[in-house]
Amino acid sequence: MKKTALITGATSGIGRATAEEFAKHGINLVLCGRRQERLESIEKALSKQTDVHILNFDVRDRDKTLGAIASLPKEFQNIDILINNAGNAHGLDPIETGSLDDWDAMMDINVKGLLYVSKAVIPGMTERRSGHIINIGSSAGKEVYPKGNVYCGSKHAVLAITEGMRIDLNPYGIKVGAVNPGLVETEFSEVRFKGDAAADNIYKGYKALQAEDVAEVIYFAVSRPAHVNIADVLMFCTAQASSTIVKKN
Ligand code: NDP
Ligand code: 8X3
Repeated sequence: MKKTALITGATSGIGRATAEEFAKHGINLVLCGRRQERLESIEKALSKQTDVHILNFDVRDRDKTLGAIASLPKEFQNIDILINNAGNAHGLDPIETGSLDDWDAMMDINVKGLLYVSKAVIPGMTERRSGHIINIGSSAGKEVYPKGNVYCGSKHAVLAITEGMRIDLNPYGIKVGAVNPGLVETEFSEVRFKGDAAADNIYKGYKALQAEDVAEVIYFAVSRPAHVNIADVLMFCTAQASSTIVKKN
């Protein structure tokens, strides 16, 4: 029987590439994001390969998040796979000058948004005693780099929450894992630097991970046999050795 996956942050980058990868393998899709036009164009493209339903909500809005997922039509209600991917960095500033709005955005989206979506999806999984949750963390969830403070904190929280979920959902046979990439060339830096020219230089002089590289690893994780759970993956591009060491030409 075909599985159904709900992917947050499916309008761009890693989420979009994961939707494309899953569609290739015939997984039904619930695609989430805030940019309606993009949701519609991705739906149109991927509907040729699989069944797609789109949901437009901001993961910061608790009621809208719970309401949107509760509104799913019957054929999309049983979520087998949850990819908690929506998130971004906002700003790159030392702690003494960082912006409260940026801090709110990162904690509200990367941490609380992930929890709201999980709260909406997990009851169906526990009831069916099956499911698979993959949280998209980051290398920033494993090490802290200069000016990374709150973003790194949010991703360390994602990792801790992932481990907590794995422990608590273990009795139900639900798999939980994290995929933690280093630098991936997406709209991430455009968002972090708010469209500033600094974003243009981030991926210059080396070959960063591409969203498709991460999507392939996510698909690998969800396509293992029933007894195998990929609990935690740290992946870098070859040029990157740590958050602060990147070999540029
Ligand atoms: P993108 O900016 O390309 O994509 C981010 C996605 O998140 C978009 O689809 C966006 O959709 C969605 N999103 C952002 N804010 C909200 C919100 N408030 N409510 C709902 N959806 C939201 O970045 P990436 O693909 O790179 O990032 C995806 C994940 O990967 C993030 O969790 C990020 O932290 C993580 N990551 C990224 C790395 C990188 O270097 N790029 C490395 C390690 C981890 P929309 O705007 O339509 O709502
Ligand atoms: C994104 C990677 O190094 O910009 O999580 O924090 S990094």
